[in-house]
Amino acid sequence: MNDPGQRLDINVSPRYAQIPTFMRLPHDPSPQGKDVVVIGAPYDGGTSYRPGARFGPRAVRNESGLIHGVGIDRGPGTFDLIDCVDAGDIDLTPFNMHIAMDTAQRRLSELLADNAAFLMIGGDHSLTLAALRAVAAKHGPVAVLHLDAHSDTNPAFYGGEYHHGTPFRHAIDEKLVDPQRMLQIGIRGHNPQPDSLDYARGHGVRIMTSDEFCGLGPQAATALVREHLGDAPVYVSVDVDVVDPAFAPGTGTPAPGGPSSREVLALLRGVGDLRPVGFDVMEVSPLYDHGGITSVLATEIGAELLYQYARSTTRERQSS
Ligand SMILES: [Mn+2]
Repeated sequence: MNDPGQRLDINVSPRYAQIPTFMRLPHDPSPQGKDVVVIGAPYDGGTSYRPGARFGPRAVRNESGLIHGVGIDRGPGTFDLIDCVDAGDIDLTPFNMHIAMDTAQRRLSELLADNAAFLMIGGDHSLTLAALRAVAAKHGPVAVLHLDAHSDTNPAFYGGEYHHGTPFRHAIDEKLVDPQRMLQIGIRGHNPQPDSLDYARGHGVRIMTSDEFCGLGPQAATALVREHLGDAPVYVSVDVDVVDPAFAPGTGTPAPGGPSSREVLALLRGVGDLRPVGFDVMEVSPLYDHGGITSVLATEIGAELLYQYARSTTRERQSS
């Protein structure tokens, strides 16, 4: 038998067995005093093209049974270093974005009042604005490491002020983030307006295109990330479409010409040298996935972010 309230024991339950939580973590809808709370955000009301991100959290949890949390080259496992639970999903109305955004912000703020950080599994990227509102209320304006094919600093479309192409524009306008300490990596592809990156660049956001990132390689890019973000509290937002659709086809707005999953994971291995305070992995749309490869990748990204948080907080505890 598994111990109630504990992570499912790999020696008791095969990885495909039992009710799927993220990485077989204990389900705790009212977590207190945790290092990181994993929270699903099933919502795709902000999607501009392929729908289906509302089914992302379930698909990611399903595939995440595979992941141990112990790396071959890493010493202690993530969950020996930090205390994590899966709090389930935020119940988001599919009918009204303003209600959904308010609900998400309230729930995430509630989690941050009693716990150190969250890892949000999306859901479309519009919800990152709700996440940044909650995070900024706790930490003040944060630095941002944003991995995405798209800058998400677009203006309103079709009369909609809020959609999955706008969260970082509003975050800058609302002063939730410090744009001088904001780095967007993997940007590429097509955009409805030729000047659509001017808004971000005009506010001091550093944009590293996909070509620049792949040309530098993840190690040199990691050094630039450290330099740019410094010691500020950092929110890390990963749109799975940052990765080339050859590796991540299950997403709403795929953009060929992106880095491989190996390159993106290699970059994320530097996050623990920063001061991460919150994370998200967004835009998995299982309807367009094949063999679960996008969900597996999102899981691996989430697992990496948890490990990096463990590395960062362990380092902080040792130095204080
Ligand atoms: Mn994107």
